[in-house]
Amino acid sequence: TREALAPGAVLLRGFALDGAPALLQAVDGIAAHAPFRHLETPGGQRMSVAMTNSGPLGWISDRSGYRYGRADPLSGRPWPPLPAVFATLARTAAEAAGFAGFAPDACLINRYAPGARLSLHQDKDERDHGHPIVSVSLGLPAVFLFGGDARADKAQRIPLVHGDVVVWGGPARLRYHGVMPLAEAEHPLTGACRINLTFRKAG
Ligand code: MD3
Ligand code: FE
Repeated sequence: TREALAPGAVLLRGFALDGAPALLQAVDGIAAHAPFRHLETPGGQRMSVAMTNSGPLGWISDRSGYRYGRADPLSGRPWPPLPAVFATLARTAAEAAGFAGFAPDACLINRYAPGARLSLHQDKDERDHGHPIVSVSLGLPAVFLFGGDARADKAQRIPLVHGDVVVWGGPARLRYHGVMPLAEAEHPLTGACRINLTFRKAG
């Protein structure tokens, strides 16, 4: 089913359900080469979400700031390539939401353990905000916070479950958003964690 959350924001419930086992297998392959790690914010805080990347560009944070880079700072090597199952899912989901021709060059993989959260922020590190962002939820459910154009705007709470895909483009692209602390639970495919894939055209 296709649900408009706001102008430019489309929720595709269960869009990644059939493909989820293959997506999770690909995540394991990526993490074998570029392990999940807790990045440091420019302010010196350790992020509770563990992250890795695949594709030509990867999102990183450290004491010098937020940016995209071609190399994994842990190894100095390029990020693992975008698996075909990732690229196909991102393109078909974007097309179903009305954004034909989406070709991501970056997939940020976020891993949430119980208690991990993402505070309200905007995604502004990409070169051209005219491209949509596709996000895929796998494993444990989470409550997503969908705010407005200003940090102080009241945020809607949107439950996201295994297999859900959201496409954020157009006027929704710079809205504030975040994720509430993950509740303790077990999922048959991921155990005690939630995995979120976020596809972007960053460069
Ligand atoms: C709404 N990740 O990595 S994806 C992030 O579930 C991030 O791990 C969250 O926010 C997660 O930056 C949420 C959903 C998302 C991504 C980009 C957006 C929502 C957005 C851009 C504009 C508005
Ligand atoms: Fe974000």
